[in-house]
Amino acid sequence: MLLRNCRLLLRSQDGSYACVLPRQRAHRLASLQRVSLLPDKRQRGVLFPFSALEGHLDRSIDRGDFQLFQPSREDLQHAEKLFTSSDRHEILYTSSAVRMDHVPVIQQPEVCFIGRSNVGKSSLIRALFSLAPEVEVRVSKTPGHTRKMDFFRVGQAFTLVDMPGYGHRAPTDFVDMVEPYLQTRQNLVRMFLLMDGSVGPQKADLIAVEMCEEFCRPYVIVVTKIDKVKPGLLLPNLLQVQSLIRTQARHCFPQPFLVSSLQYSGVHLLRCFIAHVTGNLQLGASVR
Ligand SMILES: Nc1nc2c(ncn2[C@@H]2O[C@H](COP(=O)(O)OP(=O)(O)OP(=O)(O)O)[C@@H](O)[C@H]2O)c(=O)[nH]1
Ligand SMILES: [Mg+2]
Repeated sequence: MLLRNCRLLLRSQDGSYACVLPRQRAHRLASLQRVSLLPDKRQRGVLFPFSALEGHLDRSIDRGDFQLFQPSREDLQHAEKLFTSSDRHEILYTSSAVRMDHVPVIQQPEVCFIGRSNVGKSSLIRALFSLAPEVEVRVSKTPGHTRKMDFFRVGQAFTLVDMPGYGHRAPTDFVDMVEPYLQTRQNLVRMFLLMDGSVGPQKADLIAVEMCEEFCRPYVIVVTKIDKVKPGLLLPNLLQVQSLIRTQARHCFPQPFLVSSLQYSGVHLLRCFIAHVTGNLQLGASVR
């Protein structure tokens, strides 16, 4: 069945096979040049999604933590280049792993995306790689779609790992697969923990925060699917995330990143943050 759906099978570096589907089309807002054609307010909403919510927020609430990371347009542009494939800067799927002895040995910094099944990890990675249309990242409506740790290499700059989700329909070997990776991976510079903004933090998310805290590694919370609910519902969920970060997440970056892979909001900003934490972009004064 899988084979019938594939146009081509490519052998990856570890000898396993990757299914390559026809090139996917870039999202219409994947480049800053396209975003710059939007009206000002909408541009800002795509680049800095919190700005679209700010007006709905009670005055008494401190906005500082939501806007710590404020890169310039030049910074965003620089990050976009990093996420654009070319002959000299290949972006590609390299391999998948279910155990630590299968993970590729590499020196480059690495970031990984974790979160509940169906929270939107693969969709977000697909959006980040929208300017590398030869990279196929599979997404599905059915929870538990990503079964292995999938490694993507971004030129010589860094690697990015799409993890299987926890919670409903997680692979049975999830804990044995993911925890040793998170605990021991030497080149892992940041974990991105995704939470669904349309429902707010769930019990499984709190357990994930505990796990990240236990590993004492820096991580960032990304709030997904912000297009799915109106601000009236999104804001209380977001404030719950903020309170979780303040009270229980010592190793977490104070700012939650808001994204919609569907509408492309927050994806440019996240590209820039990844470029920064992997050492590929110096921001200087733009990070408060
Ligand atoms: N409305 C909306 N739907 C989204 C967004 N991101 C993902 N989805 C949908 O959520 C579902 C799950 O997306 P995936 O990206 O496969 O989720 P995942 O976290 O990789 O799931 P697993 O691989 O099962 O762990 C799909 O139906 C997506 O279309 C978003 O930003 N907005
Ligand atoms: Mg997935």
